[in-house]
Amino acid sequence: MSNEKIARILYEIADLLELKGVDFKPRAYRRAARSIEELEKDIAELYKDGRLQEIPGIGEAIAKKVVEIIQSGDLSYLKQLREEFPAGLLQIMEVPEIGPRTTMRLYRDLRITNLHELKRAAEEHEIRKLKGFGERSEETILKGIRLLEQRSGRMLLGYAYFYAKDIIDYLISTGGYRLISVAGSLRRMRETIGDVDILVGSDEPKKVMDVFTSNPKVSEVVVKGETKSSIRLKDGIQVDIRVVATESYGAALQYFTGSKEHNIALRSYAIEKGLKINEYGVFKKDTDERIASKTEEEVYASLGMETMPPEIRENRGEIKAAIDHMLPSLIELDDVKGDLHVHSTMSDGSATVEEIALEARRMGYEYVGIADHSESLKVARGVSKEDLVKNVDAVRKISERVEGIRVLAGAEVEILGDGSLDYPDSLLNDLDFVVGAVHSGFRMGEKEMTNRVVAAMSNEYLTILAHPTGRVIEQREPYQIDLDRIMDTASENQVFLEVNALPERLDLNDVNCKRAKDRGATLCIGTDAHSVPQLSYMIFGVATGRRGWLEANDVANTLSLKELENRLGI
Ligand code: DGT
Ligand code: CA
Ligand code: CA
Repeated sequence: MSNEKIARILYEIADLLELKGVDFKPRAYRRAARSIEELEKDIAELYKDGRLQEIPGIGEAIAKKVVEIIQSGDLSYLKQLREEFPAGLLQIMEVPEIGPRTTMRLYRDLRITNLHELKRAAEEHEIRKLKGFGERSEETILKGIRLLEQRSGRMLLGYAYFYAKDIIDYLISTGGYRLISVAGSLRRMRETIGDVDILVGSDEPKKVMDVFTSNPKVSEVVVKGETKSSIRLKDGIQVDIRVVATESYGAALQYFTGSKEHNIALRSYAIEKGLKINEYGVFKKDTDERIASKTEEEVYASLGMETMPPEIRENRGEIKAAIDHMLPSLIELDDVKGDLHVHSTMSDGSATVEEIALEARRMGYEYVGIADHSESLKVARGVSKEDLVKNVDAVRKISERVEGIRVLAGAEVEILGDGSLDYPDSLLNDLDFVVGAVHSGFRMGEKEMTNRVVAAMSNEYLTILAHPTGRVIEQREPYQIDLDRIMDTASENQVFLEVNALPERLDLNDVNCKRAKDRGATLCIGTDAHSVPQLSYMIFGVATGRRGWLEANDVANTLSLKELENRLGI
């Protein structure tokens, strides 16, 4: 029984307990499930050594259940819980914005037991008859079901990235390969990834395949061929590997990096020039003589182009730019001098300000900005006005104590329904920077929402507009907002637009980064980290910016501390 399967059982128990209306326990089960997922070791080993209770979040009661699962492959407690409800209710809970309480109401009052019935009830306007529900609720439910249906089996870049890194590290350490790279959408750092593609240049393909499939993290070998194999990892992620001759490594890397649209445009351009391009190289059309194949640079050069960074190979103007020597010099992770969106234990984060400061310094930052939630956001333990004053003081003390980095005292302040900010100006004035965010009233019409956010951006203390569209990938659509107007206002009022680096947000997205830049706005990449490890999500924000053609000088947090202090007047 794998860690993942055991975790899944505990998650299901949590969902079922939540349906029952049980307090606290669901959270305990989820916590235990998460620690099991994050275990490096096989849980069966810990069990053999009698060390289950050393896993964080696993006490006696849950340990007992884990033992039963390991010994019998099943859990009587789960069976018993399952019998209390129709199985379809769990699926209903998967619909974005439907929680256990709503699920139970729909079940008790309308006898809705599965997604199909839910959809029909919403379409036939049965749901608005319930007290507390209306037309809007039906629309939201239908939209949620559509999102669920569209869920494409693609995974977030933020997850695929680290898995791929593991696989490559294993290939390098076990096989010693030097011509090796991720390819496909992962190399282009797309926000979601269908499957992970890996390319190896080697003249001993069989050996590579053996090493690849011998990885202990593999749960299933889908196909094993001479030069192409696919495996599935324990979490369902599929990884394709291709081995090509060393002499055509560059051409293959170019081809398998894509995108498909980029390759198609490249191929027609080659034909215009009397050339042919495929995964083996660039050839003269008339004589079939191969003129490039070893490296990507050679391949592009043979077509009269500079090599463009993989992130912009989407056929969005990069080919012309590469011909005209007009490629942007994209922002790099090293250009980032700090992170201005970090949550601490003062609201809903898990790291103390000091822990954040130390990690930020270790990452080579010159500054890090604490931006905890404001008073109204109760679910995230928003900070009261009184506490804010104390917190600011505490942050400044830590900033003085920890040498080599400045810790800035800020806040992520709710943009209220009328566009005012959740703290009075007198308090905002005392902060080093202010991040404004919409976390409520998502369903406003476009005009009202735009006016709301523009009003907030007119507050002289607002520094950054966080996650400007509110979308959550494959879970929540962007709210309706006139982005052109937001971008123009950002440019006029000198408010930075955030590129939120959380893997499920990446908001602004790539296309909107480019649009914001073209409209004269300055971006700011923030992780929205709620823990120390999440500070490393910066890489995904930078990748999104790169996909949006951003250069370092388009991004506020590439400023040095001195420059930023001047800019903020602090
Ligand atoms: P994904 O996996 O859906 O996130 O997206 P990709 O881009 O990784 O696509 P995938 O895995 O199907 O193929 C990897 C690369 O191989 C792709 O980026 C470009 C190349 N490729 C695949 N199919 C075609 C094709 O029909 N024509 C051309 N020109 N290239 C292709
Ligand atoms: Ca792929
Ligand atoms: Ca693939």
